[in-house]
Amino acid sequence: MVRRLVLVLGDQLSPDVAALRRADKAQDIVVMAEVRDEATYVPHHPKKIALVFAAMRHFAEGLRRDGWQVAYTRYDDADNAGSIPGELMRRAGETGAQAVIATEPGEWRLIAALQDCPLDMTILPDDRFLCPRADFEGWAKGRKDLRMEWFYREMRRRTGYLMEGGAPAGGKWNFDASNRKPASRDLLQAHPMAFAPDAVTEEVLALVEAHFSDNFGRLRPFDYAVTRGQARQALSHFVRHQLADFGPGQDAMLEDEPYLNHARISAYMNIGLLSPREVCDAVQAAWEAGEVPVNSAEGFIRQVIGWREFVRGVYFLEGPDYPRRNALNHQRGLPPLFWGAETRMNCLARVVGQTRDLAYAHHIQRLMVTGNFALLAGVNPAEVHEWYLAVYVDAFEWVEAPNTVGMSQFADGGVVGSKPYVSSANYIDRMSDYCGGCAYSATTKSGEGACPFNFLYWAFLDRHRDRFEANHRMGLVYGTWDRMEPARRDAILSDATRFLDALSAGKPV
Ligand code: FAD
Ligand code: DLZ
Ligand code: SF4
Repeated sequence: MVRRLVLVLGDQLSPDVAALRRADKAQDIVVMAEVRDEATYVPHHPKKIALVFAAMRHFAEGLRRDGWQVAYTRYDDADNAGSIPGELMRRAGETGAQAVIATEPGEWRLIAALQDCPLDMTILPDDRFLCPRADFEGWAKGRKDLRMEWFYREMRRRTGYLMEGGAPAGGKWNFDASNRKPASRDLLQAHPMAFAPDAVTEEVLALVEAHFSDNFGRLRPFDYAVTRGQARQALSHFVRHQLADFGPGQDAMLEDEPYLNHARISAYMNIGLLSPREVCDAVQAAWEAGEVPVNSAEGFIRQVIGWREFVRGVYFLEGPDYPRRNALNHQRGLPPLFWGAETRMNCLARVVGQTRDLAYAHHIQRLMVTGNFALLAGVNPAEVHEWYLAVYVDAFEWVEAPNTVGMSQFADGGVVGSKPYVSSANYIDRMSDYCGGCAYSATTKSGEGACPFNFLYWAFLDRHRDRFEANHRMGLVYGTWDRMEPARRDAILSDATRFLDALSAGKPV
């Protein structure tokens, strides 16, 4: 039998990934490669590159121990071809193999690159998800609106998670009303599990230091799990120590407490160290054992079988142009504060600072602080997308783009969300302790010291009135705007113009 190459990408580190299941351990050759094209398509956070490379090296070792022949290319190997197709061609030349088995990449760019590769390429569906692409397409077909909530209920029924008979456990599909409490230090339980780098990871850290030290983000300390065993420990730790209070703490934001009760396991799932099913099984088991309340179990499972699967479905359904959409025609450049330039806005300084240090921010920080600000300021969504794709350790386009371009920037015109996630300072003040230490006042709506979120919020709604006025979920806010004194509306709009001009001129805000 002719030998084949078996491609395993840096986010396909699952022992049962489709390409490995199809391959023949006795004669096929696994190809793994740290390459320039993947490491530079955006200026990834150094921690993200380190995580991917360290996990790839550990995974390759595991495959070898398991009897596979692995052709592994390190980033600084002299004959590194610099791209995934280039490495496949090089290995084909070395071994005489002409056929490649691959698992479908999570990004249109790389799918196209594999399809263009002149080798005999078999691309298998990536079946590490709970909802296959074809099933999502079937669910979406004929629907006017794709609402996550309906998809989620379908997924609950299909998977059986938190179901009692045919009904949702606790009598409700959604426990948001008892979740999402404002920030409070008693919400804190424990921090996610941290792992000291071993010799293999230390070698990767040195490599990342040598090649990527100009990228935004601090490499050290590096404490991410880099093996499946460590990721499983992190999952157990979360379920035992943090899950019970996950629901109430889900939306809270506290200075110096980046994780609260969040799991910090998205990157582990996204690169394949954990499967979404085993994550949900662990949560289901804790709920069945009476160790965690249904509101927290439900809040968590919704994120994984609901949002995570939904955004992947949307990414592939909508096609390769999705990340470039710009429904609101926003054209402002990404302000330098996103890359750490000085700002007096404490919430932004905190979230960007935490992102620089940890390559992590939780959902509400991404959505209601940095995302909210970029949307209100009218930043070009393609630039916002590239920023999120670069700076978070869990950022892969299939999950990042629908969250950023869709949910956060409304640049898809309403495919992911039915209305834009915008808010004034009131929301951030209620959910965080950021405003107390800020140079701006959250309760001042315009004029001296007013929080920019306050006037930018109204200016955004005013600017996009034609699009949003008819939205039944936004009618009330337009009513409030219309009832304001004209002089007050003018003051708000001129504050916004002054602020946005300063932002465009690159002045610190
Ligand atoms: P937890 O809060 O503990 O949640 C548990 C799990 O649920 C996560 O690990 C994640 O796998 C899943 N999850 C939660 N929300 C979402 C969501 N909206 N979409 C998909 N999965 C979700 N998530 C990514 O994995 N990669 C990204 O690149 C990414 N970019 C985002 C960009 C923006 C603008 C926004 C608003 C959200 C983004 N998210 C992304 C979703 C979410 O912020 C992260 O999944 C979460 O913060 C990861 O931290 P955690 O593991 O502690 O999550
Ligand atoms: C993110 C990433 C990085 C930084 N480097 C590599 C790499 O060198 N080799 C590799 O196989 N994969 C890498 N990845 C993950 C890919 O970018 C990912 O497979 C695609 O974005 C598709 O999701
Ligand atoms: Fe952010 Fe405004 Fe609060 Fe300052 S006052 S922390 S800018 S929301």
